[in-house]
Amino acid sequence: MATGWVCHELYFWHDTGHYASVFPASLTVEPGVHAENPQTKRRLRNLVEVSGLLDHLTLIRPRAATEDELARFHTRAHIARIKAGSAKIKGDDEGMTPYGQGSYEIACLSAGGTIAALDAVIGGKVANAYALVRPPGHHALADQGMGFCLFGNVAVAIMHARAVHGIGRVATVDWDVHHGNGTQAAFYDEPEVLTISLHQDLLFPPDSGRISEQGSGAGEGANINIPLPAGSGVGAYRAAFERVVIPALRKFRPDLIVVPSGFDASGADPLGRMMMTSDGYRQLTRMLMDAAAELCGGRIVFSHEGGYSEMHAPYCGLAVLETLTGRRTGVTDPWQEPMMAWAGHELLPHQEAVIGQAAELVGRIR
Ligand code: 3YP
Ligand code: ZN
Repeated sequence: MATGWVCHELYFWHDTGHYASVFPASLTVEPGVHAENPQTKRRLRNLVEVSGLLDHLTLIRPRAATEDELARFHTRAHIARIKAGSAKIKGDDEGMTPYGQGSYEIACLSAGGTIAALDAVIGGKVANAYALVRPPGHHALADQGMGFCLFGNVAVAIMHARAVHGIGRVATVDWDVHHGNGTQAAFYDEPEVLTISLHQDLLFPPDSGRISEQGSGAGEGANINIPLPAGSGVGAYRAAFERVVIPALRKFRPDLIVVPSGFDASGADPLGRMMMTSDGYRQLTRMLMDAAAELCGGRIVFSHEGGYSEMHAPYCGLAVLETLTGRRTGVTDPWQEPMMAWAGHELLPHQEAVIGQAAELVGRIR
């Protein structure tokens, strides 16, 4: 069965304005581009086409999430505020989330594209799916945009799947370099949704993503944070998967796995300080697919989050898509060899210590 692919030109029209990285242009900050500009994701889409892989993907048409669908997670006030702000020339939600004309509609299409990907996998139309959506979603809170995210795409899609399809248990594995705080918050007291986030320790949001955040009430034990030290490479990520993520999935036994998929743990990313390679993402994808095959009929959906290396992130995305489809395109990532020649890809003791602490949480999953 095929791999589903969600993309839409409008995702690239979400306008984050004139910034220099995340800093507003001013008389002393020359206007440039915002870190979360269309280019990285557009280049991934283009590489998928040029590699020939696009011909082997099943296109899934995104639709706009409705206000009621957003409201499963978000407050009506938050939805109305983004809608009003996006009708003006320029909006800026609290928490570093600039947006422009039409961004409300595009953000609805981003959440709705993730919904469409889950629907296609749950409905058996495709084996697995990748939604290349924009704006991203994993930082958005119920009542507030944050960190380039307006609506919680993955949270909204999981709530839809559970409400409409009666899907019971869902696990998320967020490998974006930043903490998936919004997805965590959405299900913090929900025992049937296991949220796992691997991220660079204390990068963003501030003071967020500690191992001690483990869920509350009935959801106690159903949130796992793996805050890896800056500088972690492929060995640390592999060990975190082997010792924490995969055992946690086995213990939890999900009916569906969803991956908030950012490529900002890339060794070339300007906002992260990790050393992941495209082949590293290939290996992690393989491990997740094997777990999905063992536990939930192979059902796994990826929804795009961050990743800001225009030049490297597209190869990371292609590696994931090649793995999902079981096809090699013959494209070689020019970064792969030089990046693997950097020191520090093996698992180091200070990384192992964190992974060991996180591994102790697996036993507490119900
Ligand atoms: C938000 C403001 C500074 C860092 C930035 C992180 C956005 C992101 O890629 N989240 O996954
Ligand atoms: Zn990120």
